[in-house]
Amino acid sequence: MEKNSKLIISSPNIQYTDDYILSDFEYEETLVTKNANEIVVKPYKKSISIRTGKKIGKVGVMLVGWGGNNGSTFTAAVLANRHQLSWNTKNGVQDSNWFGSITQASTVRLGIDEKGSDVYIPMSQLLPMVHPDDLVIDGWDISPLNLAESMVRAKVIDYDLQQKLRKEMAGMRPRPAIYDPDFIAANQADRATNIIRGTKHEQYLQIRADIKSFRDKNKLDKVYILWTANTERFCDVRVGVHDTSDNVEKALHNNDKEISPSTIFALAAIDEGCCYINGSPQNTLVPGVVERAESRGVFVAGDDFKSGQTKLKSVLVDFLVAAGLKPVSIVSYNHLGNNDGKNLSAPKQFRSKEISKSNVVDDTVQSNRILYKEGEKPDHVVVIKYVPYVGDSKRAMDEYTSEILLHGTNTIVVHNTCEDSLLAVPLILDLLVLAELFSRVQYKQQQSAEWQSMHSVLSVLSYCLKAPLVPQSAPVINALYKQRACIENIMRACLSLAPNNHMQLEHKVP
Ligand code: NAI
Ligand code: DG6
Repeated sequence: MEKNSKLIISSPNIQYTDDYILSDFEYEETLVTKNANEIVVKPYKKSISIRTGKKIGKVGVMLVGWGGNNGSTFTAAVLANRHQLSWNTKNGVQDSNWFGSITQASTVRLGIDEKGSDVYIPMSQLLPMVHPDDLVIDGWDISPLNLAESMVRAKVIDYDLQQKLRKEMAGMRPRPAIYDPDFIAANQADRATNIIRGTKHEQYLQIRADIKSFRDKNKLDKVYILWTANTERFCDVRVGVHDTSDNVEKALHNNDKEISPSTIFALAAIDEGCCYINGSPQNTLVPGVVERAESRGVFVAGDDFKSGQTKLKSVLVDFLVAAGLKPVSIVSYNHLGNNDGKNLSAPKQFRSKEISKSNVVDDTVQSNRILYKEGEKPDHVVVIKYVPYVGDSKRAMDEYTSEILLHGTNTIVVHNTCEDSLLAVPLILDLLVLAELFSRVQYKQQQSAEWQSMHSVLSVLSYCLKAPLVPQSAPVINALYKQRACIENIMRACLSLAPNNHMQLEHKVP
């Protein structure tokens, strides 16, 4: 299908108005109840009306950690694509692209043609989505370097492309940020000279003022705040401090030492009505912050971009368990030499990352009671080492050992080398594009009811995140293809299309 063909859904269940795409959707599920002797299975259907707002408006993004490898590379990628830049490398002339982004570089199966063959279209063509070229970018960093200097420091972008971007990026300077040496590694102290002084409450007010001024100056309809700053240690979650929205607010006023910089950013974002996305592993989104987001109808998502090693793990373990093989030992070693690696070389910051990288097989393991007894898990070890020489080019080595037939063993070893930021940046874009899209999706279950937005905790973004935050009591899904199917099928529901079932009965029962 041509890239820019107009998509027309020909169905009695869809209506297009100037403002909305209205879909009447039949949601089908199967209720399973178990007792001592029986499993009772009852299919059911729910009629849901879904409407997707067509007006996107002007969208701004503020990156916390703008001057870091991800922040500067994201900015470079947006500008390179916006200006359709080409640049010379030792391999010849290269053009800009968005490879690695599911919204910009992946296709979805729409249906079949007259011959029964699958028809695919770019995901970005399914529903109205913000175009990356249109994003207005700003942000904060504790390091004062402008974005051109940050790009040079990151050593990610090819030299010739740096030259083409330098002038524009030199005019971009991160706003001063919140530095609390108790939360990031001591080895970050020397770059922390661009900082907001004062109490935590004063810092919060400054962040709110920054968001307001960015929004007003650029006449933005929506601003998204995304944390891609250094990994913090976990805050020590305490009753009376982090448990409710009121208590978090009180703790902020009391300058409580367990209110982290990232939590201050999240509170400021929520109070400005801006969606907050946590791209690092720390527990920024404590229960009180989530409660605040819910009560104000603001979206939050987290935690920790799922870019390389963990993404592959959430595919490989799913494959092994679904094949009836039993992963018993998963050992993930990696070394990297960028500033992220330097920060993670400190034990408390490493611990945050170790937690987010470790839980990623839990749902898959729990899904198979033939292979695993209640509570049984594979041995799972995560190691990260800082090796400055390799820079952003992370090396990840994984060993998966599974028990196979009659207690034989199968060991798979994977070695992956790639620039970490070039994997993370397309995820940053997808998180923004999808968060913006799903903020325009509303539903109602009865004709007479009011339209409601999706849950404040945007778990539909789980595909991009290592340790997905989900609404209270909702299951966490880590398996990558389930996460992707969720995105695709919710988009299809917005168009009154049934989920893709891959049965292809046309070819099986002619
Ligand atoms: P980086 O160290 O190059 O960039 C982080 C930036 O944050 C630095 O410029 C630093 O000065 C700044 N910073 C630190 N504390 C700050 C604060 N309180 N407020 C504002 N700025 C602050 O790291 P990189 O590679 O860009 O990664 C960023 C984050 O994303 C890290 O937490 C990393 O663990 C996480 N991440 C990265 C992935 C990747 O593939 N690159 C994947 C998953 C997560
Ligand atoms: C080394 O593990 C540094 C980390 O920041 C990771 O590079 C990052 O979290 C990406 O991890 P993964 O497992 O998705 O490749």
